[in-house]
Amino acid sequence: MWGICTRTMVKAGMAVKPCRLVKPCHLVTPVSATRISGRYRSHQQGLPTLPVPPLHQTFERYVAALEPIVEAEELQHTEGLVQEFQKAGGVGERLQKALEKRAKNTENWLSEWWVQVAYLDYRLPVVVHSSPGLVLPHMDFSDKQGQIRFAAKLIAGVLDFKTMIDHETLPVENLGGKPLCMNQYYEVMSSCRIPGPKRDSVVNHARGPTPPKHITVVHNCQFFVLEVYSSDGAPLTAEQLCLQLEKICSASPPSEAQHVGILTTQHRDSWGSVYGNLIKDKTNRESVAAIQSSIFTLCLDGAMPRVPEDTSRSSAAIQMLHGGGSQHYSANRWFDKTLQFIIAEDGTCGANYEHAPAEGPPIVALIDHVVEYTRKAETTQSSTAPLPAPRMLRFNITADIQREIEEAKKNMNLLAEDVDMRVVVFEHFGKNVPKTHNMSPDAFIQVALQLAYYRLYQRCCPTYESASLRMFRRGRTDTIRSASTASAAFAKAFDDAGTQNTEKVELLSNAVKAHRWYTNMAISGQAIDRHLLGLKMVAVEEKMALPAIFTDSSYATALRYKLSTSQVPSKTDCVMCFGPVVPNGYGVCYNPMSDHINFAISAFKSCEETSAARLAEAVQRALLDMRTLLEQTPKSKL
Ligand code: COA
Ligand code: HC5
Repeated sequence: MWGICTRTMVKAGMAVKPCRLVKPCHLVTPVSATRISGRYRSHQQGLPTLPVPPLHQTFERYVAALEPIVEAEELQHTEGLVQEFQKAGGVGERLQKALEKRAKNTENWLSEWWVQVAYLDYRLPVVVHSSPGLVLPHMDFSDKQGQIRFAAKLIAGVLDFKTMIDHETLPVENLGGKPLCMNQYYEVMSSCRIPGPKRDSVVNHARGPTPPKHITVVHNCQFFVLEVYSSDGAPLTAEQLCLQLEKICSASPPSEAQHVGILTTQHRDSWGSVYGNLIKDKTNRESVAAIQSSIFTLCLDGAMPRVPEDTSRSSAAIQMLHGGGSQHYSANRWFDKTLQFIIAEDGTCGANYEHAPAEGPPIVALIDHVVEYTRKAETTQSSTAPLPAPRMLRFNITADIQREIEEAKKNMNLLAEDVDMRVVVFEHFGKNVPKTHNMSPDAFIQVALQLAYYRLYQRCCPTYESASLRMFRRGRTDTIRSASTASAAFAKAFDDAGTQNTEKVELLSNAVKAHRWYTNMAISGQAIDRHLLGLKMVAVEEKMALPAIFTDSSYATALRYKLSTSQVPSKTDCVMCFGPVVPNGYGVCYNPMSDHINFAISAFKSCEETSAARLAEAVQRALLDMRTLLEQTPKSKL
């Protein structure tokens, strides 16, 4: 999505309200401050605010970042524009001052803009284009009964995590020894994206006066409200949840399927306008509201068609990313829902989440907790009092809406057909090997990706890696530009017969160090991309003519990320995945464990240049070749 956000960024009239502490500004629900205790507040207040980097620093780094990805002539032209922009008393200084002023008056000068530009104004379907999928290790069941039992435990595990959120007992996370902003944990439960005809919004019911006590369950494309707390306020036990889920499954035969959920896979403008029609009907409005306010959605799927063992993880990734199309489970979802847990009858489990409210790591922390919870034996005694049956959500589907459902199915199926997904478990090593060579494992993997891409295309490409800005209050992400002059030099030299191994090792070491340097600067708020976005947004808000650096072809090239990558580590052996952000690009999500690395690589089949399998192969080969190089080059010669 980051590749084409320029189109949406220039839209005028983005209302930006100043942020207040605690209440995340992009949410529309009123917040009851009484539920936010001192502990969370004082932690948050102790965090630094996101800095605005110096103008000259950003432009020096911008030109350096362009060097490996644009032609020399283009770069020269851009350098001229950059100089003009930075002239004393010029437009650059004016925008910078306005940005600095905004930083003084807001809790985070970037977050609200970022959520708008990267998510709420982004109009492609959330499915594949924005919402990530997450695959858990295959669970040990293969029938309906096992599915229901596991689902019940999972619900109990999520509620256990929710208690920690509600009681503010979650341990504060760290990155490089610095405490992180915990705000995102407060955004993922009881929240939902709402489509609009031109722009979406997010609603969060968690902090309202009556926090929701129900989840939604969807089975055979029929939605149910399941109350998950008993009248005394205690969460239902897994045993009680099991009985409730059984009632849901018996009340929703496949013959009764209503495919209304598929509407959430549509282009956002279409869904936004259909949504307006859908909720004109009172029953529909109430059903939709129940889904939106639910703590989360649980999707009970059947099994995807059986595939050979070596592609079973890729098939699971597809099921989590988009549900496999309307003939499978794409309508057994509400893709606007922030959190959807997916449990299939054959033991395939995972999640899909709507990205606007939070990054991957908080979701993964929740999943890690839930998986650990499901492994423990149940200790709570269940009450024997009978529980009311879960309530089925009804929809009145007019002929118009039915037509939209058919259209959505058609589009979803085209998209599902187009996704090329390859999950690979690189089993030769994990973080251990780079560490023994005193190299940052993440940088090592990123350099391997650069080498792999170079080997396939004989050139470097604009590459995005997510860097966390959570060291700052309400921080989200910035971009690590992994294609550097140093990585390009290494990639070019690696297969060059005329280059000595000692020199290749030095080039590798330089590339790894350059990446780690960029990472450090990004996580400390000194990278370039969000600063450039901020300067541009000031110009947009002040209705100024857009400075030439933003209409420059180099800027457009720089944002067309053919490699869109993200490291998402987890304790559980999970695979996380997302789609490419440009039609001729790749999405690469990896989870480096200590002795292996899980990769999910995606591309679009409609693009002839790309192939997920080829890149997967090339990355594995690059990692192995880099290790061989390090092992075969005597240390004394380094
Ligand atoms: N020698 C030996 N060990 C080293 C080393 C070196 N030169 N450099 C790093 N290491 C170690 C680290 O100490 C760390 O140890 P651990 O496994 O005990 O924790 C480990 O190697 C990993 O470090 P590294 O590979 O350098 O990466 P990182 O963990 O610092 O992660 C980012 C880098 C960019 C992924 C991280 O800063 C970040 O921003 N993460 C969030 C990304 C995100 O939000 N993704 C999802 C977006 S939705
Ligand atoms: C469960 C894994 C989620 C990973 C999602 C992710 O990395 O999203 C990136 C968010 C950001 O702001 O960098 C975007 N990206 C998928 C396009 C890399």
